[in-house]
Amino acid sequence: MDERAGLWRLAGLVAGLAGLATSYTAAMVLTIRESPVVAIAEGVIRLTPGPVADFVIRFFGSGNKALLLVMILLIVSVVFAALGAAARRRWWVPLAGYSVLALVTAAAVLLQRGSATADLLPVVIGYLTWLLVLALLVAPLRRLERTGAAPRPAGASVVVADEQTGAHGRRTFLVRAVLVGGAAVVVAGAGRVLGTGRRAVEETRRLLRIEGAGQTPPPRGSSLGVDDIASWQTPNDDFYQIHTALVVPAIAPVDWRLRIHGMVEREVELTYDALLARERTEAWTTLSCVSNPVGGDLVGNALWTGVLTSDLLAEAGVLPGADAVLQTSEDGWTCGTPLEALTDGRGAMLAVAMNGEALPIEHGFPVRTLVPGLYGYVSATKWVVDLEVTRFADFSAYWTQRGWSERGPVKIASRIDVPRSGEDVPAGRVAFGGVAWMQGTGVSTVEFSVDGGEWVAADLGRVPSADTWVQWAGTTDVGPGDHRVRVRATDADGNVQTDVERGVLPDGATGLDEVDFTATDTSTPDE
Ligand SMILES: Nc1nc2c(c(=O)[nH]1)N[C@H]1C(S)=C(S)[C@@H](COP(=O)(O)O)O[C@H]1N2
Ligand SMILES: [Mo]
Repeated sequence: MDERAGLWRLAGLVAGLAGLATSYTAAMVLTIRESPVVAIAEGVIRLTPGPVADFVIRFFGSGNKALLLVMILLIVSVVFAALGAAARRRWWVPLAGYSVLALVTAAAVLLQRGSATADLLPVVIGYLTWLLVLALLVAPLRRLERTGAAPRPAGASVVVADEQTGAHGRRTFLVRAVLVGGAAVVVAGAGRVLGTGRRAVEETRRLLRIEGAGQTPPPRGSSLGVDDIASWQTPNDDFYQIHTALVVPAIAPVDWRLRIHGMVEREVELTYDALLARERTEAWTTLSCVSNPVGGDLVGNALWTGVLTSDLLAEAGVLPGADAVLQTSEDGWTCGTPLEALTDGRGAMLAVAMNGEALPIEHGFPVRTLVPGLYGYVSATKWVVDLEVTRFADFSAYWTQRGWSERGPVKIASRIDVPRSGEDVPAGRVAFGGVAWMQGTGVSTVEFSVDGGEWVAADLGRVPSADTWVQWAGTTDVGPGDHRVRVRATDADGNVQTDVERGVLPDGATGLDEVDFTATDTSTPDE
């Protein structure tokens, strides 16, 4: 049949592969995941029934997904070509096809362990590439079709003109196809180069065992056993992430150096091995973000293992007059921490492990800092590489330059996790619960109040120190109807959390968390 059908198929194939290339590279750059196609392969393996999966895994070799990937690529190539061919008559067929492929891929990505919403970005980028490239390639083909479809009048000159437009359309198409194809190869190649380094670091991290880390279990009674309250220990995969880096630094431990300098008697430079060889400390500590709104979830609690910052500063010998440490990360982010907070015995550390595992890359691998009682933006430098002992008067750190306070001690906070906002609960005895924190001082009391009624004292979970959040829970009688519950905490010094509402800027929000819910009448209605 006609050669044009071939051109349409080629358009579909080129568009399809270009989308795979951009999504692959986006995945290499933006996430620590493999490409979305790998997510499909993993999804296929997962969804295959047991014995078949066994066979597939053995057949394709354990850990080596290459053959499966090639098969998936071949299948989608056929699909891409078919979508291109279909576009010739019905423009919406490729649109529908791409949408289905993107949705299936998105599902596969989300099925992966510990996936985040950001992992969907490569899929979106691939989808947009499909639409864009297909539009680009189809335009000259449509022109070509029009010339061919027109009934040919007898005049030779017209036929020549017609053939010229046809040849022109064909040439435009081929030029575009070659350019797009070439660009796709370059993009995919760049992704490969970028991804290899990153993946190597991730692999190193995965195989790294930090001896002695993770030996401190959560205290008995830290969890009240109430469903839907944030778990006392926040798993690494669920721990909130805040960083200014678009592409998070991937630092191989062998390449990591920490320099301690500035107002010190002697500069200290440390390698990762040298850091690991030092005496270690381990503590449960809650980390929270200054941008966490009242009731928000930019807060988590984990077991951190590392080396006391005070030990390293002592070794460097801090000179009189210094009052701050300017911390810098590998990606150039900075924060200023009061020297006192690093040396007053509260346990500020250079952390290497989180919940017993080497730090996840997104949480600062291989080394980050942590200071109990300070918001992350003034204390918790991920991918830390430089500590300069200095004076607050002599510098201004990243967020301070952008209007946030120079100092950021955490404020007392309490949050309602149960019931959820808008939830319907049976009237009668209603359960309430959540978390509260005041790192450094500790929480002594949490109370809740329904509809402005009396404050009811909640039960508190056990905590190992003043530096972690505490679970709270309690019940009270609530009649049918719409209600609002509020919560407030009191710290160990007797300071009651204020109900004065302030926004997160410049040094953290205040005010009480409140949740609206409905209690439904459960008594049998009269007939
Ligand atoms: N390198 C670097 N470190 C950083 C940041 C950053 O943007 N870059 N953000 C800080 C802020 S604002 C917070 S709240 C904590 C969050 O740490 P997490 O992402 O491990 O939860 O990291 C801090 N450390
Ligand atoms: Mo933050």
